[in-house]
Amino acid sequence: MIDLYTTSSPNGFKATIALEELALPYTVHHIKIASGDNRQSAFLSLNPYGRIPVIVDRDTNITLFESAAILLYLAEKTGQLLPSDIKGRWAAIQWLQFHSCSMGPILGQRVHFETSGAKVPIAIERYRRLSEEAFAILDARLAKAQFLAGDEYSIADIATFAWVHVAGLCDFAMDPYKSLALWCARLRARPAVQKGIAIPELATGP
Ligand SMILES: N[C@@H](CCC(=O)N[C@@H](CS)C(=O)NCC(=O)O)C(=O)O
Repeated sequence: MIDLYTTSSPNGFKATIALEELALPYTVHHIKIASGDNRQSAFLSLNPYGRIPVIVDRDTNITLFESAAILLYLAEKTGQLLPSDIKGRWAAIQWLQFHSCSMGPILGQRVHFETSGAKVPIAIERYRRLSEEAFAILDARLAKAQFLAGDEYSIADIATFAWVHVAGLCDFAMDPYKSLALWCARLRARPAVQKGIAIPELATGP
């Protein structure tokens, strides 16, 4: 049994989508960031950085934070959601890393500067440009392959989708990215994805 500490946010949705895809039994603990649950000592003992998601796998006695590490752990635990051939496997890890280093943090900053109400034009311009560059790279990749790793759906798709989904909720212009939009629609049609983005609550915006 896995305990998942999460909230309705892009990083949280990666864990819920993966757990739903894998049909692993798990218990959700809703960490309400606005109430400061993530700064309480009980939560900080799981992740000293005070961020969701966190999992505690009671079967292995392993506690993990960082969403990409959680996705890799769940893939290894089940032997699913990572291609078994070496080329596909490393393509998935590469795109997972791209999401972690070059996409998620950039989109996080863009969401912050575009929705916080404080108008900081230099920051808005910078994060808009960098996130559009990331969308263009993903769009070009998805014009050539059904999924980020190639023919197989993987944890790289799950991680990237969670951010693209939230960008959509924030009304970021996605029109130029036709292949990215088609891929997004394919993922959104998956029952596990639909469930994952509604746990612990359906996100309606930033
Ligand atoms: N790199 C981390 C980022 C986690 C993260 O920033 N989570 C946000 C929610 S999406 C959070 O817990 N924020 C709480 C805070 O900033 O105090 C991951 O991928 O898990």
